[in-house]
Amino acid sequence: MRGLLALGLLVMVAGCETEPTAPVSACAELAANAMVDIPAGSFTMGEDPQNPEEGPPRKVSLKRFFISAHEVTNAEFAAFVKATGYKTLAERDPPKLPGAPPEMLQPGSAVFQAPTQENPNWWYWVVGAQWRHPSGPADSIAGRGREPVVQIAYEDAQAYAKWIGLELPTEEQWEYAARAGGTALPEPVDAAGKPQANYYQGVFPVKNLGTDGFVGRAPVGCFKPNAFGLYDMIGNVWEWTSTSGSRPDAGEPAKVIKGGSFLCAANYCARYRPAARQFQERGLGTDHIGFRLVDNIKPLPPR
Ligand SMILES: [Ca+2]
Repeated sequence: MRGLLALGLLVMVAGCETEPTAPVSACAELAANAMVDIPAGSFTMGEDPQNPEEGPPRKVSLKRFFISAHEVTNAEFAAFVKATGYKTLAERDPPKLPGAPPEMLQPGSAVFQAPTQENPNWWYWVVGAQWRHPSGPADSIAGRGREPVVQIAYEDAQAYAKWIGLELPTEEQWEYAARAGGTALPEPVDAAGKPQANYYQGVFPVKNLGTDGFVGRAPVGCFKPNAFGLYDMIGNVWEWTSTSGSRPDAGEPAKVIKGGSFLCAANYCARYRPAARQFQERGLGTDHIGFRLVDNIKPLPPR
Protein backbone atom coordinates (compact mmCIF):
# COMPACT_ATOMS: atom_id res chain seq x y z
CA MET A 1 0.00 0.00 0.00
CA ARG A 2 1.23 3.45 -0.82
CA GLY A 3 1.75 5.86 2.06
CA LEU A 4 1.74 8.82 -0.25
CA LEU A 5 0.62 11.39 2.23
CA ALA A 6 3.49 10.56 4.53
CA LEU A 7 5.86 12.31 2.18
CA GLY A 8 4.26 15.60 3.03
CA LEU A 9 6.00 17.39 0.19
CA LEU A 10 3.80 15.98 -2.49
CA VAL A 11 1.34 18.26 -4.20
CA MET A 12 -0.38 17.99 -7.55
CA VAL A 13 0.85 19.61 -10.73
CA ALA A 14 1.16 18.76 -14.38
CA GLY A 15 4.28 16.82 -15.37
CA CYS A 16 7.59 18.54 -15.96
CA GLU A 17 10.24 17.00 -18.12
CA THR A 18 13.94 16.62 -17.33
CA GLU A 19 15.43 15.35 -20.58
CA PRO A 20 19.02 14.28 -21.08
CA THR A 21 20.81 16.95 -23.06
CA ALA A 22 24.03 15.31 -24.13
CA PRO A 23 24.62 13.36 -27.31
CA VAL A 24 24.63 9.72 -26.31
CA SER A 25 26.85 8.46 -29.11
CA ALA A 26 29.68 7.97 -26.63
CA CYS A 27 27.60 5.66 -24.45
CA ALA A 28 28.46 1.97 -24.46
CA GLU A 29 26.02 -0.45 -26.11
CA LEU A 30 25.47 -2.82 -23.21
CA ALA A 31 23.87 -6.21 -23.59
CA ALA A 32 20.40 -6.63 -22.10
CA ASN A 33 20.39 -8.35 -18.72
CA ALA A 34 24.20 -8.59 -18.66
CA MET A 35 25.51 -9.94 -15.35
CA VAL A 36 28.93 -9.60 -13.74
CA ASP A 37 30.57 -12.27 -11.59
CA ILE A 38 31.38 -10.80 -8.17
CA PRO A 39 33.94 -12.78 -6.15
CA ALA A 40 33.37 -13.86 -2.57
CA GLY A 41 35.10 -11.62 -0.07
CA SER A 42 34.97 -9.32 2.91
CA PHE A 43 34.76 -5.56 3.11
CA THR A 44 34.16 -2.73 5.54
CA MET A 45 30.58 -1.65 5.15
CA GLY A 46 29.39 1.80 6.25
CA GLU A 47 31.38 4.86 7.20
CA ASP A 48 32.04 6.96 10.20
CA PRO A 49 28.80 8.61 9.58
CA GLN A 50 28.31 11.69 7.50
CA ASN A 51 24.72 10.82 8.33
CA PRO A 52 23.81 8.85 11.46
CA GLU A 53 22.32 5.91 9.56
CA GLU A 54 25.60 5.15 7.76
CA GLY A 55 27.66 3.82 10.60
CA PRO A 56 29.45 2.45 12.38
CA PRO A 57 31.78 0.75 9.90
CA ARG A 58 31.66 -3.03 10.26
CA LYS A 59 33.17 -6.07 8.58
CA VAL A 60 30.89 -7.96 6.23
CA SER A 61 31.63 -11.20 4.35
CA LEU A 62 29.77 -12.29 1.24
CA LYS A 63 29.55 -15.35 -0.94
CA ARG A 64 30.09 -15.14 -4.66
CA PHE A 65 27.16 -13.70 -6.62
CA PHE A 66 26.35 -12.15 -9.97
CA ILE A 67 24.92 -8.65 -10.31
CA SER A 68 23.49 -6.72 -13.25
CA ALA A 69 26.17 -4.78 -15.11
CA HIS A 70 23.74 -1.90 -15.45
CA GLU A 71 20.43 -0.63 -14.14
CA VAL A 72 17.37 -2.38 -15.62
CA THR A 73 16.39 -0.38 -18.69
CA ASN A 74 13.09 0.72 -20.18
CA ALA A 75 13.58 -1.78 -23.01
CA GLU A 76 14.15 -4.65 -20.58
CA PHE A 77 11.14 -3.72 -18.49
CA ALA A 78 9.01 -3.33 -21.62
CA ALA A 79 9.85 -6.93 -22.57
CA PHE A 80 8.59 -8.07 -19.16
CA VAL A 81 5.35 -6.10 -19.49
CA LYS A 82 4.81 -7.35 -23.03
CA ALA A 83 5.24 -10.96 -21.90
CA THR A 84 3.11 -10.75 -18.78
CA GLY A 85 0.72 -7.80 -19.08
CA TYR A 86 2.00 -6.63 -15.70
CA LYS A 87 0.66 -3.31 -14.39
CA THR A 88 2.89 -1.31 -12.07
CA LEU A 89 1.58 0.21 -8.87
CA ALA A 90 1.65 3.68 -10.45
CA GLU A 91 -0.86 2.43 -13.04
CA ARG A 92 -3.29 1.10 -10.44
CA ASP A 93 -5.78 2.99 -8.28
CA PRO A 94 -4.01 4.27 -5.18
CA PRO A 95 -5.28 3.29 -1.74
CA LYS A 96 -8.17 5.43 -0.58
CA LEU A 97 -6.43 7.29 2.20
CA PRO A 98 -8.68 9.35 4.46
CA GLY A 99 -8.50 13.05 3.60
CA ALA A 100 -6.57 12.53 0.37
CA PRO A 101 -7.26 15.15 -2.31
CA PRO A 102 -9.19 13.74 -5.29
CA GLU A 103 -6.12 13.83 -7.55
CA MET A 104 -4.27 11.50 -5.19
CA LEU A 105 -6.98 8.92 -5.68
CA GLN A 106 -6.02 8.65 -9.34
CA PRO A 107 -3.10 6.54 -10.59
CA GLY A 108 0.12 8.51 -10.61
CA SER A 109 3.50 8.84 -8.97
CA ALA A 110 6.11 11.21 -7.53
CA VAL A 111 8.07 13.54 -9.82
CA PHE A 112 10.89 15.97 -9.05
CA GLN A 113 10.59 19.57 -10.12
CA ALA A 114 13.07 22.30 -9.21
CA PRO A 115 11.56 24.62 -6.61
CA THR A 116 10.84 28.26 -7.30
CA GLN A 117 10.34 31.24 -5.02
CA GLU A 118 6.61 30.90 -5.55
CA ASN A 119 6.62 27.17 -4.89
CA PRO A 120 9.30 25.75 -2.60
CA ASN A 121 8.23 22.12 -3.04
CA TRP A 122 10.35 19.81 -5.10
CA TRP A 123 8.36 16.54 -5.04
CA TYR A 124 4.99 16.46 -6.74
CA TRP A 125 2.25 13.91 -7.15
CA VAL A 126 1.62 13.76 -10.89
CA VAL A 127 -1.48 12.00 -12.14
CA GLY A 128 -0.52 9.69 -15.00
CA ALA A 129 3.19 9.50 -14.11
CA GLN A 130 4.33 5.89 -14.57
CA TRP A 131 7.24 4.01 -16.15
CA ARG A 132 6.14 4.80 -19.73
CA HIS A 133 5.63 8.47 -18.78
CA PRO A 134 8.18 9.11 -16.03
CA SER A 135 7.40 12.81 -15.55
CA GLY A 136 3.73 12.64 -16.44
CA PRO A 137 1.42 12.06 -19.42
CA ALA A 138 3.21 14.57 -21.68
CA ASP A 139 6.49 12.70 -21.21
CA SER A 140 7.32 9.47 -23.03
CA ILE A 141 10.08 6.88 -23.00
CA ALA A 142 9.81 6.52 -26.79
CA GLY A 143 13.37 6.42 -28.11
CA ARG A 144 14.74 6.08 -24.57
CA GLY A 145 14.92 2.31 -24.28
CA ARG A 146 18.46 2.41 -22.90
CA GLU A 147 17.60 4.67 -19.99
CA PRO A 148 16.98 3.08 -16.60
CA VAL A 149 13.34 2.31 -15.95
CA VAL A 150 11.85 4.47 -13.19
CA GLN A 151 8.50 4.99 -11.45
CA ILE A 152 9.00 1.46 -10.18
CA ALA A 153 7.73 0.56 -6.71
CA TYR A 154 9.48 -2.19 -4.76
CA GLU A 155 6.75 -4.68 -5.63
CA ASP A 156 7.22 -3.89 -9.33
CA ALA A 157 10.95 -4.55 -9.11
CA GLN A 158 10.23 -7.81 -7.30
CA ALA A 159 7.78 -8.86 -10.00
CA TYR A 160 10.37 -8.26 -12.71
CA ALA A 161 12.99 -10.16 -10.72
CA LYS A 162 10.69 -13.14 -10.22
CA TRP A 163 9.79 -13.22 -13.92
CA ILE A 164 13.40 -13.30 -14.99
CA GLY A 165 14.41 -15.73 -12.24
CA LEU A 166 16.65 -13.42 -10.23
CA GLU A 167 16.47 -11.41 -7.00
CA LEU A 168 16.98 -7.88 -5.76
CA PRO A 169 20.38 -7.36 -4.11
CA THR A 170 20.74 -7.03 -0.39
CA GLU A 171 22.23 -3.75 0.75
CA GLU A 172 25.41 -5.63 1.66
CA GLN A 173 25.73 -7.05 -1.85
CA TRP A 174 25.03 -3.68 -3.42
CA GLU A 175 27.57 -1.80 -1.31
CA TYR A 176 30.24 -4.48 -1.80
CA ALA A 177 29.69 -4.29 -5.55
CA ALA A 178 29.82 -0.48 -5.50
CA ARG A 179 33.12 -0.42 -3.60
CA ALA A 180 34.53 -2.92 -6.11
CA GLY A 181 37.36 -4.10 -3.91
CA GLY A 182 38.89 -0.67 -3.44
CA THR A 183 39.83 0.98 -0.21
CA ALA A 184 39.36 4.54 -1.48
CA LEU A 185 35.86 5.83 -2.05
CA PRO A 186 34.77 5.80 -5.68
CA GLU A 187 34.60 9.42 -6.78
CA PRO A 188 32.04 11.03 -9.07
CA VAL A 189 34.77 13.18 -10.64
CA ASP A 190 38.19 12.33 -12.05
CA ALA A 191 41.48 13.87 -10.95
CA ALA A 192 40.88 16.83 -13.24
CA GLY A 193 37.47 17.43 -11.73
CA LYS A 194 35.55 16.17 -14.75
CA PRO A 195 32.33 14.32 -13.86
CA GLN A 196 32.55 10.56 -14.39
CA ALA A 197 29.04 9.73 -13.24
CA ASN A 198 25.54 11.11 -13.67
CA TYR A 199 25.04 13.17 -10.53
CA TYR A 200 24.02 16.79 -9.93
CA GLN A 201 26.51 19.56 -10.63
CA GLY A 202 25.50 22.97 -9.42
CA VAL A 203 23.54 24.07 -6.39
CA PHE A 204 20.83 21.58 -5.55
CA PRO A 205 17.90 21.94 -5.96
CA VAL A 206 17.76 25.18 -7.89
CA LYS A 207 20.73 25.28 -10.29
CA ASN A 208 21.45 22.14 -12.31
CA LEU A 209 24.50 22.88 -14.46
CA GLY A 210 24.44 19.52 -16.24
CA THR A 211 28.25 19.55 -16.56
CA ASP A 212 28.17 15.76 -16.88
CA GLY A 213 26.05 16.13 -20.03
CA PHE A 214 22.74 15.21 -18.43
CA VAL A 215 20.23 17.13 -16.35
CA GLY A 216 18.08 14.04 -15.96
CA ARG A 217 18.57 10.30 -16.45
CA ALA A 218 21.30 9.10 -18.80
CA PRO A 219 21.20 5.93 -20.86
CA VAL A 220 23.06 3.17 -19.03
CA GLY A 221 26.71 2.87 -20.04
CA CYS A 222 27.46 6.57 -20.61
CA PHE A 223 30.06 6.70 -17.87
CA LYS A 224 32.98 4.42 -17.21
CA PRO A 225 32.28 1.31 -15.13
CA ASN A 226 33.79 0.68 -11.70
CA ALA A 227 36.60 -1.80 -11.08
CA PHE A 228 34.10 -4.71 -11.11
CA GLY A 229 32.76 -3.60 -14.50
CA LEU A 230 29.49 -2.18 -13.12
CA TYR A 231 27.92 0.94 -14.59
CA ASP A 232 26.14 3.76 -12.76
CA MET A 233 26.88 2.54 -9.23
CA ILE A 234 27.33 6.25 -8.62
CA GLY A 235 24.19 8.16 -9.53
CA ASN A 236 21.92 8.04 -12.56
CA VAL A 237 19.08 6.45 -10.57
CA TRP A 238 18.80 5.20 -6.99
CA GLU A 239 18.43 1.42 -6.78
CA TRP A 240 16.13 -0.69 -4.65
CA THR A 241 17.64 -3.27 -2.32
CA SER A 242 15.85 -6.05 -0.46
CA THR A 243 17.07 -4.71 2.90
CA SER A 244 14.42 -3.16 5.12
CA GLY A 245 14.86 0.27 6.65
CA SER A 246 12.87 2.39 8.99
CA ARG A 247 11.37 5.75 8.32
CA PRO A 248 9.29 7.36 11.03
CA ASP A 249 7.27 9.48 8.61
CA ALA A 250 6.42 6.58 6.32
CA GLY A 251 2.93 5.22 6.10
CA GLU A 252 4.20 1.77 5.18
CA PRO A 253 7.40 -0.31 5.49
CA ALA A 254 10.49 1.10 3.81
CA LYS A 255 13.37 -0.44 1.90
CA VAL A 256 16.94 0.77 1.59
CA ILE A 257 17.85 2.42 -1.70
CA LYS A 258 21.48 2.93 -2.73
CA GLY A 259 23.76 4.86 -5.05
CA GLY A 260 22.14 8.25 -5.36
CA SER A 261 20.80 9.69 -8.58
CA PHE A 262 21.10 12.49 -11.11
CA LEU A 263 19.67 14.63 -8.32
CA CYS A 264 22.48 13.99 -5.81
CA ALA A 265 24.74 16.99 -5.40
CA ALA A 266 27.92 17.51 -3.43
CA ASN A 267 26.37 20.57 -1.78
CA TYR A 268 23.34 18.74 -0.51
CA CYS A 269 23.79 15.14 0.55
CA ALA A 270 26.45 13.50 -1.62
CA ARG A 271 24.47 10.29 -1.34
CA TYR A 272 26.21 8.76 -4.30
CA ARG A 273 28.76 7.37 -1.80
CA PRO A 274 28.62 3.55 -1.37
CA ALA A 275 27.81 3.82 2.34
CA ALA A 276 24.98 6.27 1.79
CA ARG A 277 21.47 4.95 2.17
CA GLN A 278 17.96 6.24 2.11
CA PHE A 279 14.75 4.64 3.22
CA GLN A 280 12.04 4.60 0.59
CA GLU A 281 8.42 3.63 1.09
CA ARG A 282 7.91 0.34 -0.71
CA GLY A 283 4.86 1.47 -2.61
CA LEU A 284 6.16 4.73 -3.98
CA GLY A 285 8.22 4.99 -7.15
CA THR A 286 9.75 8.24 -8.33
CA ASP A 287 11.41 9.48 -11.50
CA HIS A 288 14.86 8.88 -9.96
CA ILE A 289 14.58 5.33 -8.51
CA GLY A 290 15.22 2.15 -10.50
CA PHE A 291 16.88 -1.17 -9.74
CA ARG A 292 19.28 -3.92 -10.75
CA LEU A 293 19.29 -7.62 -9.89
CA VAL A 294 21.47 -10.37 -8.47
CA ASP A 295 21.87 -14.05 -9.16
CA ASN A 296 22.72 -15.84 -5.92
CA ILE A 297 23.79 -18.97 -7.75
CA LYS A 298 21.48 -21.29 -5.92
CA PRO A 299 22.46 -24.95 -6.20
CA LEU A 300 20.08 -27.10 -8.20
CA PRO A 301 17.67 -29.13 -6.06
CA PRO A 302 18.70 -32.77 -5.54
CA ARG A 303 17.26 -35.16 -8.10
CA1 LIG B 1 22.59 3.92 -10.03
